[in-house]
Amino acid sequence: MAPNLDLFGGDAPPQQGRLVLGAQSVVLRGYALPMVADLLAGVDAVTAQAPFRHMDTPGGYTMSVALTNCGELGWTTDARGYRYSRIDPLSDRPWPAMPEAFGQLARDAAAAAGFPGFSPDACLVNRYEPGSRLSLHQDKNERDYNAPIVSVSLGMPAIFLFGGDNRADKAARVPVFHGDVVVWGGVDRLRYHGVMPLKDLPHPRLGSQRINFTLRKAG
Ligand code: MD3
Ligand code: FE
Repeated sequence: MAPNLDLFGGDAPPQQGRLVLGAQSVVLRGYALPMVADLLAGVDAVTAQAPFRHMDTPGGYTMSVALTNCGELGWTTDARGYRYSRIDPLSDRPWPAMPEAFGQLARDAAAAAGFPGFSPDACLVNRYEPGSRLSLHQDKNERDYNAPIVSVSLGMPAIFLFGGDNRADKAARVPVFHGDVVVWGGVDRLRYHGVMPLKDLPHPRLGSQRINFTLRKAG
């Protein structure tokens, strides 16, 4: 290939800058791009010990998103409800350790968004395939709503739904791309949010999947 025509290794040109979603929530465009190789190595290390799996909801559905966790606490769902647990129900063993690169990125991104001193103890890793979606919900299983949540998107693009404090509030549609980081907390911590069904727009590195991981203070 001629020089200059593959500056980005097949990826789209990196975006930067920030998109303000709310008073205390922001999309940091491309913030994770410099760390992608380390982050994907971390995802591989985690999923080698705790593979992605489709969990059941208390309402009797099976999630279209597959998930796993790392860190001290992991989020789970089954017919009995949603909760955080120290033990992976599939292996009966503790969740894998949180990769160093995840913790570092979470601290830096949280500080850049106005939440210094963030120290996550839980990381929920979601894997989307074409058609996977996440219906509008609040993240309410964490003990302390004062800590923010940091979300990292890798692979195929998605459209986030960013709603209000009530399920019926109109939700904004916000596209998110490979390498984007979303931080939200404070007055925005309990806003409804979700992800539209994914289109099949294969990513050069990850193919027909999107991986999102969220770093949280759950305990
Ligand atoms: C919070 N994950 O795992 S995180 C979840 O892409 C979850 O897998 C999504 O929601 C995912 O619980 C989205 C990013 C996000 C986006 C918009 C929000 C979080 C938000 C709006 C309000 C509050
Ligand atoms: Fe959520």
